[in-house]
Amino acid sequence: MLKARIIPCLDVNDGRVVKGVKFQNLRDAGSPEELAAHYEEQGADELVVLDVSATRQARLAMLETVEIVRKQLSIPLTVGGGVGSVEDAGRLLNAGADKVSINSAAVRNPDLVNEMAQRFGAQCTVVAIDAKMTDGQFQVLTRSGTEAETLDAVAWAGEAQQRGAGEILLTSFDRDGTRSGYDLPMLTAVTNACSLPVIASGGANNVAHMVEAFEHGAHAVLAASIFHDGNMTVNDVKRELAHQGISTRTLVS
Ligand code: 0VR
Repeated sequence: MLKARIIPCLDVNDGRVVKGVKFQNLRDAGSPEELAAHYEEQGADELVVLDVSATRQARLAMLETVEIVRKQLSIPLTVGGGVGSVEDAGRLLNAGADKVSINSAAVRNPDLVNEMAQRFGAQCTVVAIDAKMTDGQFQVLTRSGTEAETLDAVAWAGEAQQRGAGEILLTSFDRDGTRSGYDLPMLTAVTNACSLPVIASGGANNVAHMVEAFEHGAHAVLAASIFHDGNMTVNDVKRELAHQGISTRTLVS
């Protein structure tokens, strides 16, 4: 059994870390390099940097952000957002990412998953799935939650595994930024259908939410709001998880 992982997420818009609710009303949450160093010091196991920029020039500047963040980190770094091709992924890996997450482009062209895994290996290939509950189904969303697909998240996670992905980053659009807890029914459905490591994302507000996520099959928990707002540190989380018998990797003394 893999050790439980605590993963802060930096959503980056035009070079600044932002945070919103259901991907909307983004407010400034600081500088990527400062927050990256801050979370590693707190004992983060990994970091996710997600480019949510709207403009093309901001997206092009993302490589520089990755290089700057990389200089601050010795923990694994996953980068995603707007990745449209194997070449895009290669540029991010060359800039210092350890893993690249693909979302909308993989829904449009599922062969991209196979290409990424064949070119760079499954361990670099993260399929990010944003989804919301629609008529009892977990409907996949693309383009930063603006496009509702006919695809079901459970089926898509299973297909991603078949195509060679190494990990699933599962974000609940309904829970993002709401602090109401992870979407446990969606998490259970996906982890039952897919044996890849699944990172739960969207809705965390306390350690109890994270314990629930691990109990419902998550291998790792991602959070943004609670860490950016200083409600708790990664080390606070790890200390409480240890008290509840959930062992994580390094515990900062
Ligand atoms: P909280 O821990 O609830 O703050 O959310 C974690 C996670 O959902 C977010 O950091 C991030 O994945 C949300 N994603 C997107 C976005 C945020 C703003 C704009 C776009 C996107 O496309 O995923």
